[in-house]
Amino acid sequence: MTADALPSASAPSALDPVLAEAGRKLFAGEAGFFWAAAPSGKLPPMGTLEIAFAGRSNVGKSSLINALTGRKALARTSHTPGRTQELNFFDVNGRFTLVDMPGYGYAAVSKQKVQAWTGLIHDYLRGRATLARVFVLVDSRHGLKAADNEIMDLLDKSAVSYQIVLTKVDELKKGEAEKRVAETLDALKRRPAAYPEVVVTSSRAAEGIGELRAAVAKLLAERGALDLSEFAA
Ligand SMILES: Nc1nc2c(ncn2[C@@H]2O[C@H](COP(=O)(O)OP(=O)(O)OP(=O)(O)O)[C@@H](O)[C@H]2O)c(=O)[nH]1
Ligand SMILES: [Mg+2]
Repeated sequence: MTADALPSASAPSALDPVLAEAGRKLFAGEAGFFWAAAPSGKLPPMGTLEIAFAGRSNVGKSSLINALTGRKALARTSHTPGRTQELNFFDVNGRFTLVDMPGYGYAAVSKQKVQAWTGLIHDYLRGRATLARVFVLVDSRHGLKAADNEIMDLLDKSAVSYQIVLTKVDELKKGEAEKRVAETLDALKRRPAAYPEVVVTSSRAAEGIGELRAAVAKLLAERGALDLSEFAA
C-alpha cells in the first residue's frame, strides 16, 4: 500500500518532506492578532488568503491556533465553552491569515448571543472571497454531531472548501483514533466540498501539528500563494 492509499494524512510516513518543511517555515516567523469582528461590526478588508477554524464550543480551536503558531496565548483559550466571542484574525508572516471563530452549537451563553454568533459565522463562511479553507474541528472522543453536519451543509452549498480536523486525540485509547477517522471519512464521501483527508491532532501532546502545517502549505501552494520549489532539496 502506498502512502497515498492510507485512509488518513495523519500517519507520519504519509507526510511529504517538502510540504513538512514548507509548513514548518511558514509558521516559524511572526504571528500577530490584527482584527476582531463582533456580530454588529465589520470584517477586515480582504487581504491575504484566510484559513478559518470552526467547530463546536470548547473543541479546541483557539488551542490549535496557538499550537500551530507555537505561541502560548496568541488566541485566548478557556475551560468554559464560549471563550471566543468574535471572529479573531491573525496575520502569519504577512503570507496568510488564520481566523479563530466562536464555537457553534452549544455555548454557555445566552440564546441571543448564540444567535448573533451564528449569524456572524454563517455570513462570514458564505461570503468571503479570500477564505481558502475552513478547518472544521471535531472532538475525537465524540465524532461528528448535528451542529457539525449543519455547518458542513452550509459549506457544501456555498462551495467553500473544508477539512475535518479531529482534536484532543490524547484523550483516546490506542486504536480508537483509527476507528474515528474511518467513520468520519465515510461520512464525508457524500459531501462535495469536503477535503477527503482527516488530520488527527492534539494541541496538548503536540500531535498532528506538523501534518496540519503541511496541509496549510499545500493549500497555499495550490492557490498560488506559496512557491514550493523554495523548499525542495
Ligand atoms: N486534552 C486536551 N484538551 C485540550 C486540547 N486542546 C484544547 N484542550 C482544552 O479544551 C478546552 C477548550 O479549548 P479552547 O482552545 O479554548 O477551545 P475553543 O474551541 O476555542 O472554545 P470556544 O472559543 O469556547 O469555542 C480548554 O480547557 C483546553 O485546555 C487537547 O489537545 N487535548
Ligand atoms: Mg476559542
